[in-house]
This record gives sequence, C-alpha cells and structure tokens, in this order.
Amino acid sequence: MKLLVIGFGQCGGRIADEFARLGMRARSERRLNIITGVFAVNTDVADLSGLFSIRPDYQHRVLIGGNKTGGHGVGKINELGAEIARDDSDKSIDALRETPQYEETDAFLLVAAAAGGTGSGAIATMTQKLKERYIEKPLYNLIVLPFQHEEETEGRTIYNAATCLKSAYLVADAIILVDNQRYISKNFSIRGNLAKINALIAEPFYNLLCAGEETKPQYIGSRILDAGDIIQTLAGWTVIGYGQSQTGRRKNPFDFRDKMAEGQRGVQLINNAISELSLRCNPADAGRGLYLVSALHKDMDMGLVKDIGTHLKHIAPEAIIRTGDYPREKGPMNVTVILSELGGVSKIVDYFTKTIDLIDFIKKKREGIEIEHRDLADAFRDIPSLL
Ligand SMILES: Nc1nc2c(ncn2[C@@H]2O[C@H](COP(=O)(O)OP(=O)(O)OP(=O)(O)O)[C@@H](O)[C@H]2O)c(=O)[nH]1
Ligand SMILES: [Mg+2]
Repeated sequence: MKLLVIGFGQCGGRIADEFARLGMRARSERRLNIITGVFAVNTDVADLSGLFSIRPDYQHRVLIGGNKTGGHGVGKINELGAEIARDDSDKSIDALRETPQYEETDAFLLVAAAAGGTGSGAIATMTQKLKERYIEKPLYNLIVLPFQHEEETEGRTIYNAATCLKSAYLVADAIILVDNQRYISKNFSIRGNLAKINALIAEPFYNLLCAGEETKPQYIGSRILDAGDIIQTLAGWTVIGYGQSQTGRRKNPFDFRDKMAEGQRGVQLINNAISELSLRCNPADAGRGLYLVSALHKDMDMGLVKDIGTHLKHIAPEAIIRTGDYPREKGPMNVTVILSELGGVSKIVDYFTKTIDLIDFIKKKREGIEIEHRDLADAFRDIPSLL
C-alpha cells in the first residue's frame, strides 16, 4: 500500500517526518515504494525547521497563517488552527498536487495531535477540503492523544481533544488513535523522549505497507495482504499494534519445553500485539480487524497463521478479520494487528463527557457573572456620575 502523508502542527510534522524515514528505509532495505510523498503543514516556522527527513522546500514544509501568527503557532487555540487551515487550504492542496506520484497513491494519511492548536484544528478541516477535491482516495487520520499529565494540568487539553476527535470522526474514513500515555507505560526509559515514541508509532506500518508491494517471489506470502484488504478494514475508530517474538536463547528441537512453546507462539505473538495496541480498548468492540504475520521462511507455516486467526477471532468475535503472511529472510517473527470500526472507546467517550460538563460549567459561570454585573448596575443606578 502506498500512502501520501501530511503532518499538521509540531506533533503531526514530526510523525510525518518519521514516515518519510520509513519510506526511505523501504526503498533502501527492500527496494519498495510505500510512501509517495510527505508534507508538513504548520503555523510555526521553528517547528518546520526542526524536521529532518521531509524535503526542506516550501512545497513540502508549508507555512500557513504566517500573517496571523507571525510564524509562532496558535498557542493551543484550535479554533484559530482550524480557521487558518481553512483560509490557507489552497496553499496545502497546491503543494500536494505537485506530487508526481499522486496517481499511485492508495490513500492519504493526515497526522496531528489532538491537544495542540494548529494540528488539532487543521486536521479535520483539511480532511474535509481534501475529500471535496480527491473523492476517489480514502482519507485516514492518525490522531495522537495527550499524556495524562497534560490532561490533568494544561487547560484546553481535553476540550481540544474532544473537538478535534468529533470533527475528525465526521469527515475521515478512519481515525487511527494513538495514546501518548501508552508509550510511557511500555518503557519507562523513553519517558519524554518524543522521538522514540514517534518511531514506535510508525513502526507497525512498515511491514503492513510493504507486504502488498512486494514483487520478489521469495517474499510473497501464500495470502498477500494488500491495499484492498487494508482499505476494507479501516473504518471509524481504529487502533494498531505490533508484537514481536522474543529472540533469545537458541532452541533445542528435542526439548519438550521448546516444542510446547512452539505450539503457543502464535497466541503469544498476538497477545503481545494486543497488549501493545496504540490505545487501550476492548477488542470485543471491533467490527473489523486484520493481522499480518511476518517470519522467516522456515518458521512460516499455515498452522501458525491459523492459530493467530483463531485466537484473534476468540478475543474479537464480532470482527470480520482479514489476514496475510509475509515471509522474510531475516529478523524476528512478528505480527501487526489492526482493530477497526470500534464501537465504544472509553477514553474518547470520557473526553466528550468531560467537555460537555466543562461547557456547562463555563455557561453557568458566565450567567453568574452576568447576574453579578446586573446586580452591581442596579446598586449604583442612583449614584451621581462625574462624567
Ligand atoms: N507523540 C508525540 N507527541 C507530541 C510530539 N510533539 C508534541 N506532542 C504532543 O502533542 C500535543 C501538543 O500538540 P502540538 O503538535 O505540539 O501542537 P501544535 O499543533 O503545533 O499547535 P500549537 O503549537 O498550539 O500551534 C501534546 O499532547 C504533546 O504531548 C511528538 O513529537 N510526538
Ligand atoms: Mg506548535
């Protein structure tokens, strides 16, 4: 599958930068083209300058709203981010139009953080604008949810997340949810290390995008997972995960423990992938799903692929599941999982509930202040004025 990636705001731009590196890696390691173009759109010049792999020209790093923000971002006001993106949408769309590989692109992936200003406001607006222009290509959003400490301490975080997610849901074909907090609990040493988190966010897409583009017979699986399968799977709220088998001590083919572990490796792999999902959710809520198994030729057998499928069906019984295998020459055995069309995502519902409460609270407070002002005006009505 070939993606055209556009990052909005600082977080979106950096993750798009990571996808640019993924594309380079696919070209150099596997001679495959999985990324047809990468763009960063921002109201902040410094953020655009801090990218590494996206081409540095103005057509790939697009500055919007320069006259409104002076090139310094929108300071978390996502309404302003949305307004600027709408007003300057031609600037971004013109840049994309120049992509020579547009025809080959299977889908657009727009990336942003929900809690900031520029990306949070721009992602849905631009998805809508692109949808009007390019009706034939699916438009996916990858939205990064804030760290818990940001939710607790920074004003507007929850409000921005709720408004961004609702707007994205109304226009995007699927929204891949990525919770920053998940990556802290996964590995304490990467706390605060956003670059490492970004690499972990992009990694599950590598095999997923490469598998359907392979042309070398030795890497073509018995069931190829291609762009069509991925497009059929992605709908509504979506999460992605990636599980890897432990590489460690050499296996002894005669040891009964190794023999037993071999029988369970499919289940172990899928459990690893589910525990590493980009957002905690209940797999039973998924309406669609897919998995891609990648392993050395000698380790790849249909029993393994089937075991994984059976286990996934067990934990996501309502989901229509698509599958693929991707034989490799080196590297550990791994599985990529997508759960999509999720019915209930408690974290998202929580943002909506808290935001409605907040709006209610602000309204009541405002009414209170108005009454106070009225009382005050009544109280000084008969006082002579010096003006
Ligand atoms: N995973 C990840 N999260 C990031 C990164 N940079 C910022 N964030 C998160 O993104 C949110 C803030 O959004 P930003 O992208 O910085 O905001 P912006 O879109 O540039 O908007 P303004 O700066 O307000 O104009 C917070 O929740 C941060 O934790 C990053 O490189 N990776
Ligand atoms: Mg910014």
